[in-house]
Amino acid sequence: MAGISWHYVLKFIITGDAAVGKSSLLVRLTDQRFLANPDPTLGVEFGSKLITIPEENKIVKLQCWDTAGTESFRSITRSYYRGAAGCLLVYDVTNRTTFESCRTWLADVREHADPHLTCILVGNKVDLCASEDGDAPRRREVPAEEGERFAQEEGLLFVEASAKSGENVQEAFERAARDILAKIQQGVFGDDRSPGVKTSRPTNNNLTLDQAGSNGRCCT
Ligand SMILES: Nc1nc2c(ncn2[C@@H]2O[C@H](COP(=O)(O)OP(=O)(O)OP(=O)(O)O)[C@@H](O)[C@H]2O)c(=O)[nH]1
Ligand SMILES: [Mg+2]
Repeated sequence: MAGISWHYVLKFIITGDAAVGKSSLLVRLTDQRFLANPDPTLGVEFGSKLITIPEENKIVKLQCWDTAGTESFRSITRSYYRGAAGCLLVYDVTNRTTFESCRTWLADVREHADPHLTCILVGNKVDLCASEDGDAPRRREVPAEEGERFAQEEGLLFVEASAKSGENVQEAFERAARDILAKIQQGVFGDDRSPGVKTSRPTNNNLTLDQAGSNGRCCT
């Protein structure tokens, strides 16, 4: 592969309460698999993936920092928020407390990340609300409409997803990336002002999506 193969690198953070499935969403994105018993994250973990945004003819490298939800790591994880251009704010649709915590997480993110950050609220574990696999369905504690309403009030994107089934996982990252690209085009993110957005060198501008298809694999 000659040179780098992306138009933009975008820094993402993944936040939310412990055990809502942050690491599982990242592993689903980068490795297309689901871990039934992942270890809790100690501090932060990192994953990255190339995605294409065909309608923009752009190849985007997502650099994702997956943070621990446990309170004792809060001061460490906060330091990774700095300059982030995108955020997945995750809760568990079967656990109302994790949804209620989102307000606090959001305030924290807004205080420490790029002020123009794009945040997508992700209601995870929707697979538990269906009973198709024979397990007894768990009661949904957060209706989709409530998630949607909170997102609208706070100017967030919103999606319900499942790291287990893969439903809407890549879509969540792509929707946020599209929104960031739109902000870049509007001049909201500037090269020097926004450490969470990196633009490729001019020599890379002729990159085509075909090239990305052959090179674009996950690279954690
Ligand atoms: N059914 C179901 N279980 C999930 C899903 N996502 C995660 N889990 C499970 O939820 C538990 C916690 O998942 P993690 O990905 O470790 O959660 P986390 O948010 O990274 O937790 P911390 O790192 O401690 O903050 C694990 O047992 C996962 O297998 C999902 O979409 N559906
Ligand atoms: Mg984790």
